[in-house]
Amino acid sequence: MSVLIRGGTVVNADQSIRADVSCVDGQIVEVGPDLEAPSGAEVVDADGQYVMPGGIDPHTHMQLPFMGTVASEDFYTGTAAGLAGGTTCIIDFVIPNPQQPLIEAFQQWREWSEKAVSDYAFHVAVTWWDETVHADMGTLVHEHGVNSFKHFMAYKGAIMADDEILVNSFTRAWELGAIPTVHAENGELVWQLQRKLMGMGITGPEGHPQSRPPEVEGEAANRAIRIAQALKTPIYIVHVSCKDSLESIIRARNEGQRVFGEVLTGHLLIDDSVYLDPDFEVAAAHVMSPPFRPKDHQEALWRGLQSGSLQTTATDHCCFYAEQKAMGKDDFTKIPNGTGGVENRMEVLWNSGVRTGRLTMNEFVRATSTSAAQIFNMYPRKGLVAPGSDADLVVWDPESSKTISAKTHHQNVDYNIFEGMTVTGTPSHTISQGNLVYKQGELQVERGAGRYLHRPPFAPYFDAITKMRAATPPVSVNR
Ligand code: DUC
Ligand code: ZN
Ligand code: ZN
Repeated sequence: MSVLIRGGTVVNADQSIRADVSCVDGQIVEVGPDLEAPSGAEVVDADGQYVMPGGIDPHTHMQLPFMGTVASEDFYTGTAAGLAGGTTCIIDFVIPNPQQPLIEAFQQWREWSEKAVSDYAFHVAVTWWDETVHADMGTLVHEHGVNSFKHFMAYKGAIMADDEILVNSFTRAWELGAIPTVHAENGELVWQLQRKLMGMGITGPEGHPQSRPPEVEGEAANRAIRIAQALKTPIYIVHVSCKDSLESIIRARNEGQRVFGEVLTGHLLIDDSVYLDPDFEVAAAHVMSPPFRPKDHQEALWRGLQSGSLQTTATDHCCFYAEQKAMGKDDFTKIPNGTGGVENRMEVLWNSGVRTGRLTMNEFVRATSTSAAQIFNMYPRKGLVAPGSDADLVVWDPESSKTISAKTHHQNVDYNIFEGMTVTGTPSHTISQGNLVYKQGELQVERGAGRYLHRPPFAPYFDAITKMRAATPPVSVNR
């Protein structure tokens, strides 16, 4: 399929220009004024609109088996919902059970993801450690295009990575030219606070944020950052939700450490009052980890994004229906953790970020697409509107308004955390692999059209670090 996007303003992370965009066979072939339509091309009139790189959500959990159930959004429905919201690529997570070979889990997730309609990649979680994990990490990097490994510092007794795993895995990731990422919450502290609250008779969703106060996140983020510093590896902190972890990132970056931070749209906009809702369904629908925070943390997160201390925006899209959330009716620790948002991330961020003047359009592109492509080594294939890049694009209508609702969203879940929010600025068209897959409210997707993306390791960058490490050897580590 060929597409010509005519008359719009192309917005990249570094500049905006009035230009047409011509796409042939899945790639952008030309960006410039007054382009001829390729033969047979569909022409999109983008007059008054912005043409931007399709969004990249670097943190989703489609179809995740978690806390005794399975996330309701699968790779088909979830990637389709993403396209309806202008997100053309996700990075999801392979999460092996402890003792499960990493390669086996990776193959399982690859099977599940075959039905995806947009391009995707995987981070792989390291949930346990022995020599086979060490070897499998190498196979994943060298043969399967994985360049990022995830560590859950929470979920004790399930997938939690303790310090021994962190040190071994960070060391191995560094050797391979892959980047470690962490879910930063002190799992022991959460576990003990949960027991204490339940013992006090606090069984409802209000116990969730009380068992995971900001200190829990701040401690873990700082520990992971310090471990990374000692090992001289870069690190990426997922879903930074509070001042405590943000401050650790800012301190480390000021000291020259290569630390990246991700913020969720939900954490930017929703506060912890949701857990006091008398309706269990509403409060439970917001149970995710880390939890929503008191309002003052939101301002800090916005400033983190504006100043570049936080580089990416994501959703942690992980959906559960009310009947699944009801598993924790009498015990908040059993409410499956997760909320949705892959469809709404870009419009919510545009509405609350660009329209309020907090972000420029170029900063919006950087935060929704380009930075994720760069940090996870998909750039310039993704995250850029330029000849040679994939034709993954969103045509953005800054004047169009809608009110977000679970009744009208494409996400496979019965609740929307942004329910009732009216946003101005929405996608009019989404182009994925050069195909017009979303057009003025109509989705036209093909099951299985999504491609798994191989992401090479960070060789040149790591070569530079090798030189630096040779000058100042790291502490010795046991592996
Ligand atoms: N947090 C969630 O809320 N859901 C999935 C996993 C996670 O870390
Ligand atoms: Zn997490
Ligand atoms: Zn997550």
